[in-house]
Amino acid sequence: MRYFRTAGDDGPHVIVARDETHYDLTAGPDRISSVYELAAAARLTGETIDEVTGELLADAPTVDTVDDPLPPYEIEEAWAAGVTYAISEQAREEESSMADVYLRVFDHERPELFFKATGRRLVGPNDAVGIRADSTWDVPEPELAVVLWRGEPIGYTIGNDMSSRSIEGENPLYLPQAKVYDRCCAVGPCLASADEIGDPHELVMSMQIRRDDEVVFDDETNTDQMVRTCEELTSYLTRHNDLPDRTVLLTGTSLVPPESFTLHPGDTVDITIENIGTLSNHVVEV
Ligand code: DO4
Ligand code: MG
Repeated sequence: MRYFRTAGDDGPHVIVARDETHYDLTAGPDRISSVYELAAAARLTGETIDEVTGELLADAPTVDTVDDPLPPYEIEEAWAAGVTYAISEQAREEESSMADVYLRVFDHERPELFFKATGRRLVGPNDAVGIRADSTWDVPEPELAVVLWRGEPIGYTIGNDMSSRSIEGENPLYLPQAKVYDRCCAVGPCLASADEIGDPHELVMSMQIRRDDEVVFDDETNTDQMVRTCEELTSYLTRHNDLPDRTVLLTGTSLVPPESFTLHPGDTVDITIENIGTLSNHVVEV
């Protein structure tokens, strides 16, 4: 099932999509206010989130659409993995004045993991993502993201790891400035459960960028090209690192626009991942 968070008149609602039907769990008798309540119940009973939810659907009212999706899950921190696909490693070697650091992480046991955003810097669906005013070369990075609750995966979503290639390319030690700034990361539009997703390492992922109603980038890939697994990345992230309860881990990019491409304010970025949906954001300068 897919779990959305929407703005209701009386506060956020949890809307669950099963097949083509949407159920409002917050308007049901159990008044579920967050997907983490379902995760807590599932951990207690040893069931999956979908099994817990399945028992609530009969009494929950249905709704026609998911209006006003909010940043889905009140994330406190976002982390990201890098150079988990060959194309990302090649692009970084080409842009960087110190190319071999990327190769050294691509084929070594320990993955590259970096801090990406606090909750305040994250945006949700249909909100604006940022490009830095002091950067000259900016790209979105479409990535499958693992949603963690108390250090354990509870589902998947889509992440956009907005990046300044000019700043990162100048010196790898500038990575935090290339990656962490206002509106540097988008997540959404929903949390897809493990049962909904199937194999996370076999999902079609595409990105389309539009400028003045014209498509300026359109490509697709598959998560089967990833050289790491979500389990491996999660395991490294959670070692000796007491994460906040609500964390998301982006797993790296495999769609890299050509070197001649940079984002402009006003562009729209649509990222689609099979079995999750589409995360759409417009671009502003920050
Ligand atoms: O090494 C820099 C960042 C890499 C990254 O963000 C990615 O591969 O997605
Ligand atoms: Mg990335």
